[in-house]
Amino acid sequence: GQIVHLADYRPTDFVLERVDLTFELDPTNTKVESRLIFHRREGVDASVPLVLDGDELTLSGLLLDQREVPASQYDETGESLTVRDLPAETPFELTITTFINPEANTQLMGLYRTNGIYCTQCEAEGFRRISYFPDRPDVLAPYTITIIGDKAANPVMLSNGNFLGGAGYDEGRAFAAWFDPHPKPSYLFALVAGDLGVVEDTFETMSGNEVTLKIYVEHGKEARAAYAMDALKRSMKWDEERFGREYDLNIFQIVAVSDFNMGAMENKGLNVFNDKYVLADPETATDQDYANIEAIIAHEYFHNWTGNRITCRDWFQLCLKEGLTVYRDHEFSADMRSRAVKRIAEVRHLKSEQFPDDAGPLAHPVRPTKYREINNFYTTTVYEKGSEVTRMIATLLGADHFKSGMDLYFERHDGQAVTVEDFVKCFEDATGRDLTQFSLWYHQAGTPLVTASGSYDQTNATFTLSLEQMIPATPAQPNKEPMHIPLSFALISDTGSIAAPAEVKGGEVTGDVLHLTTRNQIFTFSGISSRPVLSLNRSFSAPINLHFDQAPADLAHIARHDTDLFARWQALTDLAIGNLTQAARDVREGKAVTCDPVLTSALLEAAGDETLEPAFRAQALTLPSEADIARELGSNNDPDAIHAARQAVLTAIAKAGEETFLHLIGEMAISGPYLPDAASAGKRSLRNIALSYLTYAEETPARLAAAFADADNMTDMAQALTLLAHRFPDKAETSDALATFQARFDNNALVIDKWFSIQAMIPGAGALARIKALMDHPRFVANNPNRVRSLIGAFAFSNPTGFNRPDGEAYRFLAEQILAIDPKNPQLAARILTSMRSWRSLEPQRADHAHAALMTIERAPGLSADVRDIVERMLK
Ligand code: HT7
Ligand code: ZN
Repeated sequence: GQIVHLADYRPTDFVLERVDLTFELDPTNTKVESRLIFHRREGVDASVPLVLDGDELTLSGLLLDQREVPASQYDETGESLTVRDLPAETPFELTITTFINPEANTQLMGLYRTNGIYCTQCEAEGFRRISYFPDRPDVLAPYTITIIGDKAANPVMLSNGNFLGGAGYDEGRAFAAWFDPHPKPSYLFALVAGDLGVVEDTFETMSGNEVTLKIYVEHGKEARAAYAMDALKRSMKWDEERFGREYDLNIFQIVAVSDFNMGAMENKGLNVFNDKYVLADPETATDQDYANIEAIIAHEYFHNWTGNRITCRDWFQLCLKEGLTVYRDHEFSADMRSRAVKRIAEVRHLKSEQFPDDAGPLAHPVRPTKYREINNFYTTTVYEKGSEVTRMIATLLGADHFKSGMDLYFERHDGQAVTVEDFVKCFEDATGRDLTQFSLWYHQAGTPLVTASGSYDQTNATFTLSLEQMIPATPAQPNKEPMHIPLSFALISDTGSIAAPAEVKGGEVTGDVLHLTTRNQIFTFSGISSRPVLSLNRSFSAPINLHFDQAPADLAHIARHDTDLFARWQALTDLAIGNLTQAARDVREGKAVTCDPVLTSALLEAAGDETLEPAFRAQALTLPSEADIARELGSNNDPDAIHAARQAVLTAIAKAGEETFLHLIGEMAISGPYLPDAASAGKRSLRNIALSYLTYAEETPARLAAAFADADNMTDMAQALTLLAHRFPDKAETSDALATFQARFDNNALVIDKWFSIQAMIPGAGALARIKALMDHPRFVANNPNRVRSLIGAFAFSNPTGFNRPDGEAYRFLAEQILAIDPKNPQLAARILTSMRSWRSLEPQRADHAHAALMTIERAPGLSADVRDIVERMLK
């Protein structure tokens, strides 16, 4: 692939007025007739040809204003269609006929078949695999769609917009017609056809319109769509109340499919979902599954305004819709559940997924300026860091001003394809605040490092805080400018109350937010009558790494007293990470591992504090992961030492807290039927983390085998099975439980995915042999992305000791798998390959093996653009 540069953006030469598509469905030979009305943009010379995008297409007919276009007037390459000598003044109609093979489409981009269902995925550049088209997000038009297909095989035929009509056709065929009046780019086009079950409901919008809601699933799975439907209605209501956004068609449809490259897709009025994010019932879905469904249903629905009504001018602006929409779904989940617990989960995810991206060879700005393969830019940087940037705008401006800026954005840009600059300008215009420096968050890659130190002056009753910011070098960005970093703070007195300073000097302060805007900055707080403990970056107000050497006793003080629950969790985590990194160093030096009693007692105090919600207490007890420890150590990592260190600390806590954990298991037991609400989920999570600690202090699997047998819901069952398999991989109780689980859920693909994942993540050197054996299992389906992710993805991303075995065998195995997946599904191959993005932070022997495996991939013939782009950047 060629490198695409933001600086090269220019509008199209031709304006698309209308799109009229007719599909004659056939599993291997679908006919697509596309009628496009264009006019030449004002000022564009009459000699300029029309160039349309294509991908693996063959043209079978081309008409200009209903007359055949002679071969001398156009060129077709499969990748593009160029038509010359088009009218200078008047609109013209181009009719393009192509034939495509949905059955052979294993990339899952364009029109494909999954389990007998026709389905499309057009973002980012999939529409060009359906027909020649100006396939870019700044080309907006209303679409009319006619679908013709075998009547018996396709009782359901769907597209975007409102239903116009449908009926029998000829010889067993039927047709359906749809019209979407809202101008949209081609990436939001969708078509679904086949034999599906449906769940129906309605929603009355704030101005009284009744909207039909339909969720389509495979026959027999209708009952499992109930939670998704409920989440959809709550999302629609919330968007009206919180953002004033109303739905704008008379029908909203969701289709769940089992082969899908990502989570879901926000096609206008017709969202297509990975069925993993639709289907749930207590027997087969975990609390986490329910939370994911709620969040993703909301996310795709919220795109209707942030992404669809207002879309991106070009793909460099991806964060305009994704970062903002993630921010919106985070706020939704925070309102539906516990805000503090939600924030903790967000930050855990950000740090474990986005921070490594920003610290490695794939680092790129939230708003990049160049790409080779746009599919590789659907990253946690664009999504999650993009959301954090939006969140910081809200923090900087305050809730009311943020709302004014959003209102202006919706009013000013409805129906347009716009840029990040247009978005930011709305907040500047609505509030008068200059966001020039703040905008560096969009342009500078890398996680800022803020170093803080504080000192207290008893005589003058002042507390002085020195801050320094440093933004690390990232690919193509060696030097960085200082950023505008909003830091929420509290000064906690020795009695535990929040001290209000008489005055703060040294920079702007709004409410509890310090504005760090220069490389070095000193804030002085006066009127502080006793030595305070500073809590900084509360609620993770900025996505930074903070180096602040605080004594364990001070961290324990924050953990006990801060009014910001997130900050209490953060303090416990900081305490734990100090212990865990020291433990990892000790293991490597052959020393005994110790666990600071300050940590143990702080954790157990939080665990037993009945004034705190159980979900929070569970988060407090969940130690940083092995990947978190590796990130903190930074370089020369030995995953085996990290694992051993973490196990030793867990065991020490388990022994010290046995009584607390036994008590919690009794206290958090739930009687009555399973409910997926946040409070019940919180109790289960506290009970399960207590259970996991207890097993660290025990030598036999008896307690876990009993927990597995007693479980009456998937959350508890999957947790017991995970602990059994990970703690006692070779015991009969484990193989029995695995066999029972597989037999019971054999016909449920989503549960069998869990069965594969649990085994893929069993730590230790035996993992690779297990993975290879599981690939030969009859339930392993090499073409199903969920299944591949559940086995190979879980192994590479989430089994640090198994994947990083010192002999490098697993890296070579992954390279082989990548090369096998790539020809079928390049997007999936490229994504799984990113599991090796932190290879340079491994100790030299492992790093050498990883390097060699990456070189094997790079040298392989016929690589896709997707994999080539990733592997080359990782090796740079
Ligand atoms: N906007 C959607 C992105 C997406 C996607 C991108 C590339 C290839 C396949 C894809 N499926 C979905 C999903 C979202 O962010 O809501
Ligand atoms: Zn999205």
